[in-house]
Amino acid sequence: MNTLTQMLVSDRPLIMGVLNVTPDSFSDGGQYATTDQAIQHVNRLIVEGADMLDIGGESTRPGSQPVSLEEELSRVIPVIEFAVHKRIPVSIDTSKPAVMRAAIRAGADLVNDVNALQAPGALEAIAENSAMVCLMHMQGTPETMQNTPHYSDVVTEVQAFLAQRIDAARNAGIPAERILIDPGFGFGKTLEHNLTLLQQLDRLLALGCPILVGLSRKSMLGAITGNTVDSRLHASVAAALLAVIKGAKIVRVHDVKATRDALSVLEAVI
Ligand code: 7PJ
Repeated sequence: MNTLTQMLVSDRPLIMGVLNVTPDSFSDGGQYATTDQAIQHVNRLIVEGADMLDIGGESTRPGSQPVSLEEELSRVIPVIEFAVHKRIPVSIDTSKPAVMRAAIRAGADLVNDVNALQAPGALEAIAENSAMVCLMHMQGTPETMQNTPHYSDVVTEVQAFLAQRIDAARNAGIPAERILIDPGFGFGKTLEHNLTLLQQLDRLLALGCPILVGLSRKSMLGAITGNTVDSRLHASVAAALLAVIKGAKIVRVHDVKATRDALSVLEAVI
C-alpha cells in the first residue's frame, strides 16, 4: 500500500495543496525560473502541512486556452520529480493521456482529470497503471462553461454523470478503490448550482468513492463575500470546513496552513 492509499483509509480529512506551474501564476522569467519558483512552492506547501500536492501545467480556469503537450510536460515533470524526491504524494492535474503516463512514470500517485477520463486513450492510461484517479464533473468546456450553465436538478445530474464515469472506469479495468469523485465546483455552474451542490454534497457519498472538492478562492466565494481573488482566504477556509463536514475526504486548497489549522479544530471536536 502506498502512502496515499493509507491516508485514504484513515478517517482524517486530507489537504491537497495546489501548485499551478503556469506562466500566469508566476512573475516573468524563463523556464528555469518558473521551475525554480514552483520547487520553492513545493517546499512551502509541505511545511504548511499539505498531505499531497496537485501539480498542473495547464490552466483550467474559465476562458483559459489549451497548451501543447511539450509545454505541459516541460512545466510539470521537473516539479513532480522534485516533489517525489521530497516524499510527498503527487497528483497530476491533466486531461492529456500522454501527460498522465509521463507523470505516473515520474512518480505521480493520482491523476486529477477535470475531464473525467473522457479524452481518447485516457481510461487506458489509468487502467494500465496503478495510479488513482479523480473523476470530476464539468458542464461544457473551460472556454465556454460559464456562459449559460443549465440543469433541471444539479445534484441528480452531477451524480448521474459521476456514476456513468465510474462505470466507464471500472469497465476499462480500473478498480473502484482507485477512484475519487468531485462535483467540480465552478465548472459550468452558477452560484446557485454551487450552493446546492455544497448543501447536498453528502448525496454523492452514495456513489461509494471518496469525495474531493475544490472551492479554494473560487468566484462563488467572491460572489458571496464581494472579495477579489486575493482576499478570499477566510471564505475559502470556511468552505473547506463545510465541505469536510458534508462528507468531503480531500480538500484542494491554495492556502494550506490556514486550512490545516481549521481542520485541526474540527478534528479535535468531532
Ligand atoms: C478544481 C480542479 C476542482 C479538481 C481546478 C481553480 C480552478 N480539480 N482544478 N477539482 N479546480 N479535482 O482552482 O480555481 O474543483 S482549477
